[in-house]
Amino acid sequence: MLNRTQSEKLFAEAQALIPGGVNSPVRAFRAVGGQPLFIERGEGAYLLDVDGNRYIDYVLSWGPLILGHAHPQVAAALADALSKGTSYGAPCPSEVELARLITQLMPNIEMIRFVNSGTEATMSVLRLARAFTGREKIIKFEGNYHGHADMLLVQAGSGVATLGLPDSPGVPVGATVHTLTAPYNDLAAVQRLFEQFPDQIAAVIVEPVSGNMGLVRPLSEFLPGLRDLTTQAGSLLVFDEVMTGFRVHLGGAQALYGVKPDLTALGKVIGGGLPVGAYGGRREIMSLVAPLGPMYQAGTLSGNPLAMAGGISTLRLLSLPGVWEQLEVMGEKLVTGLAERFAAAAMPVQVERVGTMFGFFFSEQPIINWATAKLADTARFAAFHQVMLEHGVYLAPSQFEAGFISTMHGEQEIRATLAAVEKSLGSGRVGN
Ligand code: KE4
Repeated sequence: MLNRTQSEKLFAEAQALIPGGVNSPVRAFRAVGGQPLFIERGEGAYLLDVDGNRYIDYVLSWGPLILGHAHPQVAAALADALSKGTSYGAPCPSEVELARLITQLMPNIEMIRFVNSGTEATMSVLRLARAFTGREKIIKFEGNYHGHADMLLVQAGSGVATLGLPDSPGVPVGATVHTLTAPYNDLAAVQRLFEQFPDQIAAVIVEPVSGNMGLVRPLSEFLPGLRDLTTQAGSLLVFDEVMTGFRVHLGGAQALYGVKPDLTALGKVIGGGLPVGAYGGRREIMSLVAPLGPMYQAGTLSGNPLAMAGGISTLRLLSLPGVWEQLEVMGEKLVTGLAERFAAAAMPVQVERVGTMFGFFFSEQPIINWATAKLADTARFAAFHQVMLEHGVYLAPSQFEAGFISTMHGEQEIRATLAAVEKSLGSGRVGN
């Protein structure tokens, strides 16, 4: 068993001061049992908790740390920026540099605005879509999570799904009356909504690869179909690439699948572990954003040089020759090994990988949407999570989250992870 003395002491103190003892619900381990571990430091592919336990980390701050924890060159870039201050409340060169890097890697983004979280990015990009089209309704998908803006807390994934919450109290009916939902991967349902609300739908927002109901791929015709339906209807297609951006492909899902959204929301990797979000897309649409146009959006710390340094150093290193190919190689080794060991244990599991994101469901059937995802054996997932933790592997504490690898997950880490899987499945504690 793990020594968790200091974590338990800190958790008791935290709960007296912070709701649930955490600053984001899914961290509370409520879906997998036990208590959250308090982390002392991160090192490459590893987390070290306050009791001295060491884990191979597949959460990586829920996606941002694609270069692993405390990468020396990212740390050096941050230290250099820090020596000049943290925020100027005025334009600075690094905002232009990060904007240039992102628009080069994602050429569908002709202009970009930085904000401070993925929630701000999706909230702002939908305000922009409504301003551009003059329409009010939006379509989102069951099990997709786009942050916690009122209008998007409708059949959301991630922590909302994890905690089995009905849509959140405190969200006024007026905020969600224009939010329509459809099952993920169901083009016919989207078609019916366009027929039911002609000329009223401003945008369809989608996770082009779902990471917030577990990892769920788009079926081959889904994204191209959404592109066609939105174009025909005069609506905008918005890719929420907060999680998939620079994670499923160096150019995001829009490069991987060759589908061109009108607007894109970003976050996570573009901050390299610092708080950053962004939205961007066609110049014609972005020209509506204040002060160039009338659509208002603002932020005290938007584009601050420290956060920009995190993103610039991360994307530069990620773009170096051979880096992405190596991530694909290690990612494939991991999921192939996972599938082999689940099969050897005669355990029905659906294993998926897209780029540096992976997921697995304890389920007999393929997972294509929220209706199938929610039938997965979450009790077995919880048991597996706990035993893997005891064997030094830190997985996302929810069946309805994705896993992530970094450039620091090498042969040794993959081998150790697969050995932990074998021990866990052989422990008799994972319902087998
Ligand atoms: P943030 O506001 O948490 O930076 O981003 C919101 C968001 C928007 N869009 C997508 C596709 C996202 O995955 C997220 C946030 N992802 C979750 C993990 N599933 C963040 C983890 C958490 O809530 O603690």
